[in-house]
Amino acid sequence: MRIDIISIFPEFFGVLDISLLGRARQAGLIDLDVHNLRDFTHDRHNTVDDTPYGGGAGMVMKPEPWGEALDSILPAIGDADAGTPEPAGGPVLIFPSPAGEQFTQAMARELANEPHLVFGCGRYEGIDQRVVDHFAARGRVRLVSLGDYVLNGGEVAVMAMIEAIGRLIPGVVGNPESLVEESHEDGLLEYPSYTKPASWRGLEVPPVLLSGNHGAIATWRRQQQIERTRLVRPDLLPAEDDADLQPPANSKARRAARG
Ligand code: JEH
Repeated sequence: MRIDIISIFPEFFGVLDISLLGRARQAGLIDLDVHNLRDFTHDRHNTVDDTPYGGGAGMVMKPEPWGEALDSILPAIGDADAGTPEPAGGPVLIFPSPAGEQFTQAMARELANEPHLVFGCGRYEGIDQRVVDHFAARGRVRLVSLGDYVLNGGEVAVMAMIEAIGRLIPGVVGNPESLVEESHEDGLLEYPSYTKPASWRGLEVPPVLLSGNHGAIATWRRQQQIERTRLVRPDLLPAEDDADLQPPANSKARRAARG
């Protein structure tokens, strides 16, 4: 997979060299290029922002540097000499934005199948809307939000997205079994994990996990998932009438739910 990132803070992405994805890059599975937006300015001060039309606080990123940066990365349209032809659909251009659709595991899976992603990291109050409109007319553009909180720019969001997408590319994560397991998950929170020692600071590993009874262990883990999800993420639970996911009639969770 080819990944291009445009940012006024290209140094920010240095950590990608040392994380899990660093190995994937060395193995040639991910080809990542970071571009400095200021390289596409022409004035003495490498200006990338200006005051907002219509007034308001803060600054907005000017469209011209973005246009030039993206033109230099995206395949030229109608240019027979553009080099290696881009695959069907061309790259997906992603702008992190507090006004975007929320990034999810499903979106990560979708994007992991793309051969070319381009991330445009805004700063200040964001990017002139015409940049999005112009490139949306030329190809696939998505505004994506990491979640409902306000960041200072797109960089941290792009790091999170690349980590989530990158580990789904075949060969990037050490153990593909864990990915198969994940893809079969039902969207509940995970069960708690334990390792040795069996007793630590007076806290014991739940005895069922030491029992060797694989059926009992699977049932216990399932109940833990359901109880945890009910407590902190009830929005993830399927409709109340899905019998499969109801705790057994006599369980703590069912009694708690009844009050
Ligand atoms: C933030 C890209 C580029 C700061 C404030 C405002 C919110 C009400 N999950 C995420 N949060 N923030 C970003 C993001 C993602 N992905 C993000 C960015 C940029 C992504 C510049 N900024 C900073 C920034 C304006 N406020 C947004 N509003 C609904 C809470 C109030 C206005 C825009 C951009």
